[in-house]
Amino acid sequence: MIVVLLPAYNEEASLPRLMPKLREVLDRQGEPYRIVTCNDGSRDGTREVLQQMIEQYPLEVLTHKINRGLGETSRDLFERAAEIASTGDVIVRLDCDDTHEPEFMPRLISKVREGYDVVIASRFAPGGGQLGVGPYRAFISRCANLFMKVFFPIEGLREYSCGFRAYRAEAIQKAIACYGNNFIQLKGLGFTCTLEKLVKLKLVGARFAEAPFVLRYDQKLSDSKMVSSITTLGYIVMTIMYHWPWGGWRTAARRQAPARDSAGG
Ligand SMILES: Nc1nc2c(ncn2[C@@H]2O[C@H](COP(=O)(O)OP(=O)(O)OP(=O)(O)O)[C@@H](O)[C@H]2O)c(=O)[nH]1
Ligand SMILES: [Mg+2]
Repeated sequence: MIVVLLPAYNEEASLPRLMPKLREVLDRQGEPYRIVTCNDGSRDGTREVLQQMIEQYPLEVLTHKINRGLGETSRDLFERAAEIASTGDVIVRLDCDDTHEPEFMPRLISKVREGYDVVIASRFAPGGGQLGVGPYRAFISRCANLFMKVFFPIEGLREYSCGFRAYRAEAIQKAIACYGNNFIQLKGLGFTCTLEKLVKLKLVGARFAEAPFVLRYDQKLSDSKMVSSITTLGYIVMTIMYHWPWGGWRTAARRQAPARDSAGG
């Protein structure tokens, strides 16, 4: 089965564009699928749009009455996915602002089936790119990704900040079992959770790959919800928590690894 996760905040205009494309790709894939979305206290018509879609799609809607941010929304979506998925299933998470085209999903899914635990849709892989991104934003995004590459090196990865990814369900289940509520710990720090997920998965031994993807920023209708100052602060906090020599995430994971490995046989 494929479980598709959609965080949604004020996406009334984009959802009706995205969902038919998503269905077409998933139907072609020929596997059972479920879509789980979290309406995170949207103030537009997202709730009504999703309500209508429940009739037309295999869709489950989680609801936050108030806006809790992407960290808490991701936590709830991934915990739900871990609950309903079996170990051989694939979880795909994409934005629902219509900048992540579902046509890139089959490649991500097939790479998971080849043996990777996390496959990232990458603008920086050969054949990837972005349309409609202004030079300033492109520059900032490049710098942020370089920063992440330096402080959180993961072999084979150039794209750290794109949330469009496929995960082996088993890897998510393992990370949640290991970290519990701290799988996504930096909840109030904007989009830091997107990087945190990668880092936590790396610490539990996940294997990573990228597949080329073209970001369609030219199709974006909704306002951006990214608050760059909070997210930058989040990256700094996370760098300290990861590298802290006395019980930081990396040191703690090294200490736990032998115990975990022997428990796993
Ligand atoms: N649930 C929830 N979803 C959010 C929140 N902020 C953003 N999202 C969703 O998370 C996804 C990513 O948000 P975007 O605003 O597209 O962020 P981005 O792609 O990093 O940057 P931009 O495209 O420039 O905005 C979208 O599907 C949003 O609807 C939030 O506070 N809560
Ligand atoms: Mg987006």
